[in-house]
Amino acid sequence: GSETRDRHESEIRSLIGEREFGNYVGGETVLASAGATFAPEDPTIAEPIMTVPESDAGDVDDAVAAASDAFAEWRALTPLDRGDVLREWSAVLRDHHDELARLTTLEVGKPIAAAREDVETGIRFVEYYASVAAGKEGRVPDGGTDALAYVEEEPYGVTGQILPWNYPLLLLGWKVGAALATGNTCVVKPAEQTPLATIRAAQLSAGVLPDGVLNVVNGSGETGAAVSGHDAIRKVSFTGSVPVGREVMRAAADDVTPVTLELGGKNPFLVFPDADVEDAAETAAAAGLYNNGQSCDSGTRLLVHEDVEAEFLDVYLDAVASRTVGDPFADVSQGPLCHREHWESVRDYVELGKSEGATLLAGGGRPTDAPTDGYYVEPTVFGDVEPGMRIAQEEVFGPVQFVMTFSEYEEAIEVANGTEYGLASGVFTRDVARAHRIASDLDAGSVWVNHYFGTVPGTPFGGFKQSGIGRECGSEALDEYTQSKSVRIALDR
Ligand code: TXE
Repeated sequence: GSETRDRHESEIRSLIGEREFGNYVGGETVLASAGATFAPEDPTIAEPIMTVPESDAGDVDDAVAAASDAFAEWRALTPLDRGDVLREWSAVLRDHHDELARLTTLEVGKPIAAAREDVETGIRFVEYYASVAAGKEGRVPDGGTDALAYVEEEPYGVTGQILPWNYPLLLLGWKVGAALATGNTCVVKPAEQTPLATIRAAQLSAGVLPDGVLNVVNGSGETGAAVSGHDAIRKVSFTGSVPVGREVMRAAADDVTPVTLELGGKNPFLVFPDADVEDAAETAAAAGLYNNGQSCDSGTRLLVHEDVEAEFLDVYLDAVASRTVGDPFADVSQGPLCHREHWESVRDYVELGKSEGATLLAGGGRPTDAPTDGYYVEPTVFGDVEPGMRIAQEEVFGPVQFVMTFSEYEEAIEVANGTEYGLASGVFTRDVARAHRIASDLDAGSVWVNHYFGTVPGTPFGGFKQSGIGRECGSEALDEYTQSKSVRIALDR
């Protein structure tokens, strides 16, 4: 315990020190006008890291004004020139890779190796959009010989991005990468639990991105609501829970503002008897437990064919047991959960699972070898789960998976599709025909065959059903951040 505490206190001193972590508006770090603050916590030692301004609607107005002032100049650049500027920003972020990763570990509690992946992926998305934005050009449909018709793709103007706490910089990169590359300007509202790496990444744009192109306003849900309801924000992108997604959509509806919503998931992971069962079992553990299960695309519902259940469980439960839990600055598989309220909710779900009649196959408590202060939960696996149980339907968002068996293909599909979510899915089979058939039968925005977490910048990511609206990533995100204009010029007058 005390060794971890010393380590974290020294990280806080070196990462925070005298540095200011305020809002970032018009190219400057500023405090909230009312002087209100909140204190994000280090979940590993359950102590506040520092205070950050809590922004009110007036602060959001200031950020929107800065973004609005910056729009004309930013939009006037060609996509190629904007791409150069974004690449320059990504180079600065890369120079600060280590610092950004350590900030992420501090505020999210994720292992440093995973935090590095988070930062790297965010940077790669900025680079990806810097490269592909020039391809998002208009077109010239045949307007007949008497007229010239063409379609322009125009940015919305000021756009808002509301972020969750699970992958701060990855999500920053994929949202603002697409928004900025297409000529929009941004007002970003990070999660109140994890604002630090985001603020720092924005500060690192100073002198590279023109002032006001990228702004950050900090605060809780109220600040988020001031963004989603702002009448001068012309497009909103949100990642978070389903209930807040609905709120964001309602608030946006007042001004008929388009929204992209990337909400939760309760993702199935299917293992057929012809699969490489060992590979499937090891991948299954990572699918559910990576990032402590705090991923909207975590593979939490393991549906295993009864013929290979014993073989699967053997390898899978070993893989679960071999995961190390501890100080995320050390070489561990998982650190603490991100914040206290969430930790309590995950533990409540474990109790709920037991009270619903499910059986613990692994974990369920606090890891004995982890430091005593942080928000730790053991990797946890349930058996004897029925598809209708709440533990089988609701997103736990923690290191909690369950295993069910099936005998028929149709039954597997029915259970796999039997939730209100439809974000991601995994399938292990060596039968090519079955792989294609199930890819078509699953109600999910992503289907990963013989691996898991297969998102690359070029593939769209988003949900069916209540998992969301619209798509992040890929050229689809460029479509989300542009509006088409049809122009037709008469040539016969
Ligand atoms: O998310 P919230 P929370 C799921 C996951 C998790 C649960 C709750 O199941 O356990 O959501 O997490 C801002 N108007 N996911 O509470 O509340 C808020 O300040 C506008 C899935 O952290 O949805 C934060 O910046 N904004 C997920 C962001 O919304 C509002 C990622 C997300 O907060 C607002 C995270 C309002 N009325 C959680 N209220 C995923 N899809 O990956 C809050 N916010």
